[in-house]
Amino acid sequence: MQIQPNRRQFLRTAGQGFLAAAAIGNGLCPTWADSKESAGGGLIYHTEVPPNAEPPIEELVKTWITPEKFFYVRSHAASPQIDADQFRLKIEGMVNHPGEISLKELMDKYPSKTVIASMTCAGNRRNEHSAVRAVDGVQWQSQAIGNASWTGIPLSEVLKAVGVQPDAKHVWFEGLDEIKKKGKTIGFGGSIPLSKAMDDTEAMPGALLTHKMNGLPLTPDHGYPLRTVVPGYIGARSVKWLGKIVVSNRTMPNHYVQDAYKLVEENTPTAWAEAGPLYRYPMNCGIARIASRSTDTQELMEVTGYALPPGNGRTLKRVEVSVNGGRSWQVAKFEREPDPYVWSLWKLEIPVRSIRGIVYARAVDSAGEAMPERVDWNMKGYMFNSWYRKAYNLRSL
Ligand SMILES: Nc1nc2c(c(=O)[nH]1)N[C@H]1C(S)=C(S)[C@@H](COP(=O)(O)O)O[C@H]1N2
Ligand SMILES: [Mo]
Repeated sequence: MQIQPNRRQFLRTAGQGFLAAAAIGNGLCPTWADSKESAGGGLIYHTEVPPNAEPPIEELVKTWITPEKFFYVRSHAASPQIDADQFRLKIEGMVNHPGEISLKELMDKYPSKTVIASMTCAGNRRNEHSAVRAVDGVQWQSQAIGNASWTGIPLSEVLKAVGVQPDAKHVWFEGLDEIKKKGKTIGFGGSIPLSKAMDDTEAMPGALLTHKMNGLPLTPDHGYPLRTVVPGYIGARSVKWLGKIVVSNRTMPNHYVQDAYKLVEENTPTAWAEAGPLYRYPMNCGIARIASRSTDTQELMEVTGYALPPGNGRTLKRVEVSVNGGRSWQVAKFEREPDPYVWSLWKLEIPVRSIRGIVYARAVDSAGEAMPERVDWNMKGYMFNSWYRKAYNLRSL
């Protein structure tokens, strides 16, 4: 892959030290997201190979559906180039009719469904965990999230057709990418409970064997020709370049199910063995912009951002914004009626009380649960979802 500086800008996150890390994303110092260079569009790359990139937050919240060019990319190895004509999806394990199926057969045999669902990486906002105590891995800001339409075949349809055996409990997904791990080459793997795979509603399948994103074939970076999309689950369960499905009575032995994507606070084999795999993502939000606007009578501060409902199927009830450190909160306006599994864009206009300060945002779900003020640190820096904090200085805007 060629580095093209105009389209692919790099984040300088390595070696910035604690102070820089603490300031990232809270507006205390200018970051790449504020730079003119990045305003033209496209993603900003943390690493080029493998591709790990997120959009500038101002671009991300411009549209409810995230265009592919602003949809984050998170990959553990280079994107494999797969010939869709030669491609066969294998189905094995505790099924009555194991075998393989071409993409064409899959699409001819089963009707496709299109749904809109948000996807987010478990590592979204990792830089805020790192500000507490350094965490390895891609230092995501708050844009490892996107909302797209996905077209594909509900996994449940295929499982019904191949006949799942009675003791089966999990469905494994294996990617065709080649990741070097401890001297071996492995495909990225994710597994989900069989019950989730079968949990379709009229509006949302439990899991979708996806071949189109926003109405177009998947791009190589997003899993061409086939990936899973698992609404409500962390992005890691939406396996790209899907090559094999295995039905089993246990979770997948793959590294990315057993030794990653778990909440572990001390790095011991026992702690890793005891923790269960992460599935649902937590409710979250981000502030994209704080700007001022004058009317005839007053100065207004306009705050915009996104919010994601929790992956358990609840909707967002409201997004709240505080300009006094969380002592009182004002309710933001949603751009559209919230739905489960999809994010909402929001906006709030409030009279300016001070030129400089800190704005907090938090989301509240339909059961009345709010995003927490603080979250516990964990080894891998997953699931950061405390109140979103952004500093502003209206004089410098
Ligand atoms: N085969 C494969 N699938 C994968 C990954 C990967 O590295 N390889 N990364 C996962 C992770 S951690 C996330 S967050 C999502 C990101 O999907 P995207 O790159 O389309 O945004 O893909 C998931 N599926
Ligand atoms: Mo992820």
